[in-house]
Amino acid sequence: MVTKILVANRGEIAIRIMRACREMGIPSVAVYSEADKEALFAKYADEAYPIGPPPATASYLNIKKVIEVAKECGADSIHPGYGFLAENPKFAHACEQEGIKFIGPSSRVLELMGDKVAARREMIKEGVPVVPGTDECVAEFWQARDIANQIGYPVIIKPSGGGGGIGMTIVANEGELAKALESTQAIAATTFGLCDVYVEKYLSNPRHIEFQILGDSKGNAIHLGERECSIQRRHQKLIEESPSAAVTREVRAKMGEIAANAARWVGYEGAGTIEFLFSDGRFYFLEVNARVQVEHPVTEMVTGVDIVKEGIRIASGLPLSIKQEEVRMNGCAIECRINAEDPLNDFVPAPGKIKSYHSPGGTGIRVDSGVYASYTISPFYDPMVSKLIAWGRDRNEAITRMRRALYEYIIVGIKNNISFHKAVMENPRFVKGELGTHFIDSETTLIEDMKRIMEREKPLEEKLSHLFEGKKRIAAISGVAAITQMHRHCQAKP
Ligand code: MV4
Repeated sequence: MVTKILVANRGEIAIRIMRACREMGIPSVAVYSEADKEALFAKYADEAYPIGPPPATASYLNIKKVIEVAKECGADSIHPGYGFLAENPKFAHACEQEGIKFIGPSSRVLELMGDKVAARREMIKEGVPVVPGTDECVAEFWQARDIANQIGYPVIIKPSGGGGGIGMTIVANEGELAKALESTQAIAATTFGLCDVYVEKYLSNPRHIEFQILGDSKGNAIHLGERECSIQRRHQKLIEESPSAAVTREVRAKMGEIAANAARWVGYEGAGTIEFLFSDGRFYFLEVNARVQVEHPVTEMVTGVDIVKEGIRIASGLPLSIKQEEVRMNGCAIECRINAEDPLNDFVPAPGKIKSYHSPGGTGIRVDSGVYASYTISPFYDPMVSKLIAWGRDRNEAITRMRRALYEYIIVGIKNNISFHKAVMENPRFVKGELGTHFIDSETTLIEDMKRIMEREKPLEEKLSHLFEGKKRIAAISGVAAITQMHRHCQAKP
């Protein structure tokens, strides 16, 4: 077993990883930037070391510094979490060189999966269904034109070094092609330092469905079912759930087997995700996310498998603790990402000091967070406050429970998206499970619905404001409000 884990990350995911360490009896080490001195994760760790100034490039992305701390404190392994260095093959390679176990796939696999064209080619080779399109990079206009004519418009041009949506351009007809190719190549070059792009048939409103996989060093790989992540805004996921309302038992078995096979074929070690687009009952491989993901808790809630612990076991050379036949999906879990942002002002980040804080609890509720009352959310990093996860025996119970929890949640002092989530949880199409990647843009009433929710909460906020120190009339977002509002707005089944 690894004996000491340095967590090269911050916030809720750092705490999530350290919790697994603690349950496994493994000491954990935090590294923190100057902006994170007062952060919970730095206090939760058994040891904590400063690694530099607030900008991530000077701290959390500083490969040399992170490895130096690991060596000095005697950590034999590093968990990268998500974001920052998580999928950086150079970092994994540096760990391999220094004899530090990188908790995740090898640098070879990270390199292969980071190159989206190579990953696509690898999947085509193995017979995985991919969206019709190129299996090579497209450099010249005529190549793009030929392939577009072959598959038909609309097409989408994607940067090969990218993933996650940045720089992707949708092309409706040949007239738009040259400009789109140029602009995607330019964005690819500046953002990813690689101007390679590729072309796919554009699917108009697909569902985003991804499979959680686990691969060990013995060549075993299993899947833990799917998550549906269609509810996103500008490539930022907002709500995720497991299972997907669109996936039948048969389709799950088929997609899951393909996902686990894909992991086995590339020699994937650790926890990872195989992304698919799902449209008209068909599914297409999209890309591999070679890390533990933000939304992994919904899978943990329905399968009972501790994904982070499995990752640590795998890194220690142990086999998977569970066989595919033993994986059971029980009930339904939904995750709402609670962000410090202003939904009334185009969701701009709204970092600042949390004056009062009360998070929900009770049956079936999980809150993963790295904040506390009086904590200041830094403008230097992602403004996620927490992940609120609700489990129910079926999707309706999970939704009802999520509503109940959202109405219990009190965050005073910073703008946040809790009311927006309340609006989504009441949205008839959401409740019916009619989801697609354009859900938020096409549900044009969501902002008005949210305003109505905020309006009806105003009197309660005022009634509650005396409970919290500091300014009166501060937006004490419902919370105890549950008492009076819940049965109306949680139970309603549109
Ligand atoms: C697509 C697609 C439609 N057709 N690929 C966005 C995230 C990244 N992982 C893949 N993405 C997409 N890939 C094909 N062949 C639609 C999306 C997509 C999207 C694309 C451009 C702008 C906004 C989008 C929002 C959701 C999904």
